[in-house]
Amino acid sequence: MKHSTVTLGEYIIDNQKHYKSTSGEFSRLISSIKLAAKIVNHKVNKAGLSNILGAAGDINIQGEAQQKLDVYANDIFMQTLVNREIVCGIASEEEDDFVTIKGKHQTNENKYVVLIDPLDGSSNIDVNVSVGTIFSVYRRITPIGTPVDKMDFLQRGSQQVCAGYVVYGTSTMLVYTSGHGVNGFTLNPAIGSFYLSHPDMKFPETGNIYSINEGNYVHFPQGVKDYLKYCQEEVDERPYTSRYIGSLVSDFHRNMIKGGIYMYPTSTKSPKGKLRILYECNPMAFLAEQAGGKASDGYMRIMDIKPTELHQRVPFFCGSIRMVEKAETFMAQYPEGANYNDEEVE
Ligand code: P6P
Repeated sequence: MKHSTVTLGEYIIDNQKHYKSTSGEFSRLISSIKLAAKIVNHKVNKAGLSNILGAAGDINIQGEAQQKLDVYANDIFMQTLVNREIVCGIASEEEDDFVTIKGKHQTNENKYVVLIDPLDGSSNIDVNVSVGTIFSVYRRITPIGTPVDKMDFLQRGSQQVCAGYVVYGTSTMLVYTSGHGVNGFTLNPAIGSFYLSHPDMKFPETGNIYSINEGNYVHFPQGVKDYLKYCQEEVDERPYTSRYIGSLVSDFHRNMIKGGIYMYPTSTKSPKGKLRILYECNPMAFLAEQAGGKASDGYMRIMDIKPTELHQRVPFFCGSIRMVEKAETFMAQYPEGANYNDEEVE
């Protein structure tokens, strides 16, 4: 692949026509995420050398032990978004409730809200396995100038204006969509700039990788058990390969490049699934669909689900469209999990 000379900033300027926003608000939004990604990347890359590993000693609203880097990443992304005065509200995995952002005149003139998982897969931090940041952007639905409201965050994924992730791996990449395809930018740490390295990323229509925590096998719905047996039988191009990093961003990124499916179904431990719809499933679903893939809860399109709570969890099946469709045919044989969300899709 020839080395790209297009930086993320130049790409946004060149494609400004795609962004419905005015006065470069969108550019400022992405550039604040870009800055925060560089700062977090710097910390993640030398986590072992600084007193930043391990638990922070607190428990977040999910009941999960907050890792020091979780808290650090959350602070950095919040600060850069607040300082750039672009958003009127932020919801984060690390914050119990959404945070209202007021401009210097204590007003809410900005029109975007951001939802973020500042450091996904953080349990991998102490063992030097890649982690990621996931973000999702909506236009507020309450009137500009009024206080931001929970309904601004509880929008269907189909209303997202932008979504993306940063993967802090062997290289650091920022991958995002604003509804016109998916593009990947790799950080050149020597220069501190992200360069367009993966233009127009696409999920292969099918693949031979499945990603799931098979330790929960006995607790899975029967449709998932049947699909796993399908993946493992010696027929045609099967058995598939099992690859599970325990970091959604990394498993998703690999599957988008090579072809594959990621699944986090319900289980008795996680009766509604583990992943959060607002700042994990919806942004990854937006990226998946923009890259020609698919994302569902096993029965319905993820981005059609009407969220009811900030930290709501849903089952998640995401990746190459033919693989997700195949998994759904097995799930459809046991409809007890269907009608997960009885809200009528508008
Ligand atoms: P388990 C990380 O906590 C995460 O949200 C995803 O990044 C990852 O795929 C999943 O949970 C791992 O969960 O239960 O398999 O350890």
